[in-house]
Amino acid sequence: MRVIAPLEQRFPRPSVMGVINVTPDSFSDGGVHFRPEDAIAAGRRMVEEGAAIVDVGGESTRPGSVGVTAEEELQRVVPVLEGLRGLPVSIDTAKAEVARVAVDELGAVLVNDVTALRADPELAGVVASSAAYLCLMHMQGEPRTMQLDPRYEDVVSEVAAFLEERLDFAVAAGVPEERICLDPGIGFGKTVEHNLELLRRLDELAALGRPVLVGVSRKSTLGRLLGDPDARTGTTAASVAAAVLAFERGASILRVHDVREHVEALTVAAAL
Ligand code: HH2
Repeated sequence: MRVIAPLEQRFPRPSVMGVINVTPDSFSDGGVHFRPEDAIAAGRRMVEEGAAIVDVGGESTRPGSVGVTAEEELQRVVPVLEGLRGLPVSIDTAKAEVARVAVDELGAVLVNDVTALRADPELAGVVASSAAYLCLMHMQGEPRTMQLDPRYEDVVSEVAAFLEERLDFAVAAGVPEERICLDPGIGFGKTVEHNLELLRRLDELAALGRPVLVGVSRKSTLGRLLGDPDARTGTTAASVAAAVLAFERGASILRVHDVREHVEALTVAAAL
């Protein structure tokens, strides 16, 4: 097995992950980066602006979305990964075949799986046999139906128990623990109040002992907090506020659409 640095060394707190959705239908930037040349230019700019990694995804997981085939996902992400070769890139996928091509052939260094290795039984093996880092995210239900009626007794302890179980599963499948980070999955089968509770008590997830990744950027919870009950997105300013406080409560990696603003705010937050 190749020796690679523990995730916390490679991505020290706070690190910014820039989001590139190569999709026509993502909730906040759908269509913006659908042409490979636009996605590649955006990825390069994000790295120049200070992103530690750029997360490339070819399938939207927004509430109500139905998913695409591996062929379609590959058609979307391969040209972008080719164009970003040499830069730090992660692949946002739940499919083993997409992850394999991204990591083994196109240099992706992290697999970001919003299903936490539950969707594709082959994915754990692909990650284990590579030198890639892994993000395990919590989701209640599936994107098509997850926002219909999410319920928890205590959202924080349930998410923590889930992440601990998926961490054990990944390690048992051969992925070294020091390559894994955990993510509460803001907006994935959660009400506004569930999302806020997870962010307020993020220290309880950090206490699991692995770096925590948080993706709250532009999510509808932020727009709803600002007074629009039907908001589908949130503003950049609201995203930055949430990211800074998530960092203060223990988040290591912030997954964001507006890289420059987050890098500036987090640099100041870290200095304070
Ligand atoms: N959120 C989205 C997608 N992938 N991955 C992780 N680890 N954490 C997140 O919070 C997360 C994620 C949804 O946001 P986005 O990629 O902007 O939209 P879409 O899923 O519609 O493409």
